[in-house]
Amino acid sequence: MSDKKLAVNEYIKARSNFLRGTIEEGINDPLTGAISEDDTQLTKFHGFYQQDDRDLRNERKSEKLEPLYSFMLRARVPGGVCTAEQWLMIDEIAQHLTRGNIRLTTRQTFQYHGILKRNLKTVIQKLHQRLLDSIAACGDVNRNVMCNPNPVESKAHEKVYQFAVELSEHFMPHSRAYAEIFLDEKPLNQPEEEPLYGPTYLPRKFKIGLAVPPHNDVDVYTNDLGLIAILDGEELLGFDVAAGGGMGTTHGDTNTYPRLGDTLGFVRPEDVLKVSEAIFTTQRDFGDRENRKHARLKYTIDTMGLDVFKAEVEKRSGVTFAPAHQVTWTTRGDRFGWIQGFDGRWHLTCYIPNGRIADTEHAQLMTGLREIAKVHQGDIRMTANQNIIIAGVPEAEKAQIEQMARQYGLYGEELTWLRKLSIACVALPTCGLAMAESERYIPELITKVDALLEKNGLANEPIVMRMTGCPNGCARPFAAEIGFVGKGPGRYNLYLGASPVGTRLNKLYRENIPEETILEELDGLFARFAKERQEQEGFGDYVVRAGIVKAVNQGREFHD
Ligand code: SRM
Ligand code: SF4
Repeated sequence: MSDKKLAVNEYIKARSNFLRGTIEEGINDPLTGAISEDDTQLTKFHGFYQQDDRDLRNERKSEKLEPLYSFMLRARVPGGVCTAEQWLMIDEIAQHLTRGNIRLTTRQTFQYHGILKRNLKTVIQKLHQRLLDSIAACGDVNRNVMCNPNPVESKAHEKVYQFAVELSEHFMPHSRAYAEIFLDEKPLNQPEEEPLYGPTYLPRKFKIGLAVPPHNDVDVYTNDLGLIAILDGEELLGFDVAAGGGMGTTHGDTNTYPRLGDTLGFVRPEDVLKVSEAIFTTQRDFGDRENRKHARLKYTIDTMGLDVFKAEVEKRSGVTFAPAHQVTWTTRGDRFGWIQGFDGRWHLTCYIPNGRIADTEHAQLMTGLREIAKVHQGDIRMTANQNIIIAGVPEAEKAQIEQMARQYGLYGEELTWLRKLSIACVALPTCGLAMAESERYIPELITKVDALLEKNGLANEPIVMRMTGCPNGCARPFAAEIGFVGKGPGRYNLYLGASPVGTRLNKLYRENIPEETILEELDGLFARFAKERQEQEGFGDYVVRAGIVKAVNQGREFHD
C-alpha cells in the first residue's frame, strides 16, 4: 500500500481490519444519528448506507439540526427467492423499524429505507432469525446474484438457480465482522483471512446474472459476468459466458460509458465456477484501484483488450472456451399472470409499481402480500424488474391466491405493457446522488406516454421504458428502448434505440429536456413509428433502422 495515488477507499479498506473499522463504536454512539465518514464506506459491505431525507434537508438546516440521518439496508437474496415465512419477517421489520414500506430492487432483492441507527442491529438480527442477511449487498464485492425469476419453470431452470446460489456463496466475503458486530458472535481464535478477496477486496462492485433464453429477464449483458444457459430440452449443457457489462456513467465525462458484456465463449457446467473465479480474480488483480470511475470490469477489459483478458481467464481457470452459441431472445420484462412449473405447481407474477410495496389510497400492496404470505405454502420471489412472484401454488389454492391478488391490487393484468415493463430507480428523497425524481415521477409520465401511444394507434405497445435520477444507471436506462436519465430537477436526457431484448445500448437523442419537450418528441416519433414500422418491429429497432439514432453495439460507441 505504498502507492500514494490509490483511491481513498483502498486505504479505508486496508486499515479496516477486514471491514470492522469503528462501526461498532459508531453505532453505539448516542450523540449523533450518523457514523464516521470512513465507516460509511465500510458499512456498505455489510449491506447498509447512511442517508438523510433530502426533502427535509433545508428545514433541518434552518432549525440548526443535523440532517435527519437514517440508513438504507439491502438484503442478499440470490435469485430473489424467499419463503412465505421469511416474507412475514421482512414485512414485520418494515412495519416497525423502517419508513414503513419495502422496496424491491432492480437486482432481485429488497431494501428498507429510514432505519434509525439505534435500530440497525435489531433489523439485522431479526433478518438473521429467518436466515436472511445483508452481507455483501453493497460495497466492493460480488453483489446479489440474479437469475431467471422462475426457477421451477423446468428442471433446467431449477439447475440454473442452484448455480446462482452456489456463485453467491462462493463469492461471499469470509470476514467475521458482520457476525461479531451485528450478531454478537465471539471472535474466533484464529487470524482473519479473505482467500478470494484479500484485505482490500475488489477495486469496485462486481455483478453476476444468469439468464435462461429466450427470456432476458435479468438483463444478462448488463452484468460484469453474465451466464447464459444453453439447454437441450430440459438438459443444461452449460453456459455462454459474457463479461464486462455495466451501466454507470457520469454526465459530461466521455471516459465513462455504459457497456454490454462481450461473449467469451461456452463452458460446461463443471467449469462454471472455475471460469467465474478466474474472471473475478482477473478483475481483482488488474482492475483500476486509483480511479473509482474507471474501476469496473468493463474498463479493465477495454484497457487490457478483450483477447488478452480472455487469454488471462483461460490461463487462470485452465479452461478453454468453446465457441459460443447463437442465442435467441424474445422478451425482457416479466411474464405476468400464471405460469405452471414442471412440478405442476403454479406461479403468479404480480405487478409492483417500480418496486415500492406500500399501502396507499390506491392499493394495499403491503397488506395484500402479508395476507397472502400468511396462507401461502410456497415461495415469494422477487424479479429483476421490481415485481413479485407468488410461487409454488398448488392447483387447489390457485383460485384463492388469485382472488387475494385481485382484492389487494396486485394482479395488474389490466395495466399496459409500457407500465408493466417499466423500471425506475429510487432517486429522491433518499438517494444522495439523485439529480431528478424517478420512482415518484415515472407513474404519471407513463400515463401521459400511454396516451400518446393510444393517440398514434399504438395502444399497449410493449416498449421497454426506464428512468433513473442520475447517470449511475440503477434501473439500467441505457439498455432501454426509451431511457430517461435525470439531469436536474424536472429535466432529463432522453436516450433511444436499445434493442427490445437488451442486446444493444441506446444513444443520447435529446439532452436536458423537461416533460413538455419529452412528450412533444415522443408524439412525433410514435407517429412516424406507427406509419413506417416493419412487421413485428420494436420501437428501439425502428429508431435505429430509420436513422433517428445511430446503433450503439459497443460501449465505446456510446459517445460517438
Ligand atoms: Fe445502484 C449507487 C440504488 C441497482 C449502478 N445505487 C447506488 C446508491 C447506493 C446511491 C449511493 O451510492 O449513494 C443508490 C441507493 C438509493 C436509495 O436511496 O436506495 C442505488 N441501485 C440502487 C437500487 C436500489 C435501484 C432500484 O431502484 O432498484 C438497485 C439495487 C440493486 C441491488 O439490489 O443490488 C441498484 N445500481 C443498480 C444497477 C442495476 C443492476 O445492477 O442491474 C446499476 C447499473 C449496473 C452497474 O452496476 O453498472 C447500478 N448504483 C450504480 C452506480 C454506478 C456504478 C458504476 O459503475 O459507475 C452507483 C454509484 C457508485 O457505485 O458509485 C450506484
Ligand atoms: Fe440514485 Fe442515481 Fe441510482 Fe437513481 S440511478 S438510485 S438517482 S444513484
